Amino acid sequence: MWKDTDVLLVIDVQNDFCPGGRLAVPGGNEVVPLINRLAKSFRHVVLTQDWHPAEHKSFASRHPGKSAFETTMMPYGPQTLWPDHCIQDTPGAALHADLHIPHAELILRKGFREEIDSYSAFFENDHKTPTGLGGYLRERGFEKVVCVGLAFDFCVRFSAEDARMLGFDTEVIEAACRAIDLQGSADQARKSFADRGIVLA
Ligand code: VGL
Ligand code: ZN
Repeated sequence: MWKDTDVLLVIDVQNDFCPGGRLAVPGGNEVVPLINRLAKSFRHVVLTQDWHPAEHKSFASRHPGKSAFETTMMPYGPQTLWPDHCIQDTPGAALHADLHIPHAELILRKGFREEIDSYSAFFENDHKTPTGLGGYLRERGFEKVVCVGLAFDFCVRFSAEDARMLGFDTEVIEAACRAIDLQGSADQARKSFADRGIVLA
């Protein structure tokens, strides 16, 4: 079914986004068996890993008087503030132990710059600074990007939108995602996919 020019992009399936983690996405762990199975049907798989320094600016703890899940203004635009999560080289930042994709070809880390967040696997939250993934996928000759993982309405959403914007055929398999769902963000993601020609499977 999947072609040699299709790549599965598995986004942020990490302990901190699973129940018991510091930014737990409801049911986050439930996607793991499904993604393992799906990955077997792809010749090419790329993983991403949210990877923040301990003092990352997306953490509410860096903004006195602010709480997690509030929005603040950053030089690059509005930014949701989060509990401390996915701190480099901590157990919370590790990929889920049951994620088993031995043939994954690349693990791309993102959000490693203290001053700027990166939801998308392609661009940081200024929507300008590239992570290099777009060039990598283009140079490898991929045509379609299939997105799964956590969280549906943040990192999966922005990765899919940027993949589409860069000219890749783009698909999101919602059954293999879970959402944080802040103020209707999951519905907004579905609407945005429809507007942009991103296939929601
Ligand atoms: C994510 C919030 C903060 C995600 C990452 O993977 O969706 N969400 N960092
Ligand atoms: Zn993060």
